[in-house]
Amino acid sequence: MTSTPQTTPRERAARGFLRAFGTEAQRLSRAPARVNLIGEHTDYNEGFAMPCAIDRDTVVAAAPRDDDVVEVLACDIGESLGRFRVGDAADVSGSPQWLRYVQGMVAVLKAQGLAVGGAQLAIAGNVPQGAGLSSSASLEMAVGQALAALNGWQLAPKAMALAGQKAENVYAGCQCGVLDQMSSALGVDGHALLLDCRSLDVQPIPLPEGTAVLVIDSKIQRGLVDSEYNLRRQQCEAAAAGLGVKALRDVDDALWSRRGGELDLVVRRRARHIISDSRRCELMAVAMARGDLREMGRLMRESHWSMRDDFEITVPAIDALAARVQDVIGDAGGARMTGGGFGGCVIALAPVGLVDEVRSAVAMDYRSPDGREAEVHVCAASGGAGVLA
Ligand code: GAF
Repeated sequence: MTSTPQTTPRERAARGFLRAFGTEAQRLSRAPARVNLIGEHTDYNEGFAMPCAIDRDTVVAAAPRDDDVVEVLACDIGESLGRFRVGDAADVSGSPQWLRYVQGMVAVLKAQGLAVGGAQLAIAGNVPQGAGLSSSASLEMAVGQALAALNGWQLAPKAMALAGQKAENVYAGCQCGVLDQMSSALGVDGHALLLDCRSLDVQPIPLPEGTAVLVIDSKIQRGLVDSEYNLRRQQCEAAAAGLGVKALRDVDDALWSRRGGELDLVVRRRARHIISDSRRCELMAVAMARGDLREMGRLMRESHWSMRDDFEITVPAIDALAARVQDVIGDAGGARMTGGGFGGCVIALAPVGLVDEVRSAVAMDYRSPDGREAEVHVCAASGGAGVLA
């Protein structure tokens, strides 16, 4: 949901609630967006990824109803109002996309045997839309937290993340992995998360002191993202099947040198990206733990090249943006495209002293293919989803 300047999502959700429903909200929940530092498309290959939650949130103001009707106000989408019965939540035909995430969470949580009653919900946020920062996962996690608070139960963050992934897969029509929901559910202030997408173990690692997290929105809308995303998934599955393993996570050096050459050339390049980017995550964790921003930057550069040449999910304007930012940072840090690809954001980790220089270079030298300037967000690594009040 996009922001209106000067007001926080919390204020807008609370005020919207009052306007739409005529009473004060009783509960407030929030969930952050995320940026992935390294490890792209590795999640559905059961490899490693390294995201951090960021200080851009979706907030839900909520109160219970005494029947089974859920009324939802989308403060940032023209104050649209959605309405459905808990028992009919699974029927998303005819619902706008934003409401499907809410219906999906209700349907999935209810199917797990959790009590879900009627509710009034008002949603506001400041997560840039369509920029690949997981506004949808933050919506799912904030709604999940609101439903937990209203109905008097709790769900472990990992279980909430899996519920969000299912809501998205089944009801919102996106075959995403679990990266986005895990990041939003389990974020830790000041930390990146080394996420093992097979075991779902999460290791928080502090970002090195003095490191700026720059999220640079290219303003290139992520065209073809669904079809290309699904195609990449199929190619990865074909690679795993061709190598006789459950997932690309299981490919070690010996297997790769013995059998990698048997794969179709394109499928081989896709697999090479996944295997190498998952390893880069592990190396990144080691470098980050010792505060080595230079090595982290080197790994980020390699990751970008791997996405560009092997996985082919970058576009020329994003390559140019990442390269320009990298020019400014030199070998003191790194820049790479982040997220599913075909547009969206560049993530840069750089010494804080270089932030202004990055801003000027981007303002001076970058325009999207349709002539738009990039937007530079200086973010803080944030804590995960929860109830505010
Ligand atoms: C999107 C998906 F939703 C994630 O699951 C992940 O695959 C990511 O693209 C790429 O790393 O955000």
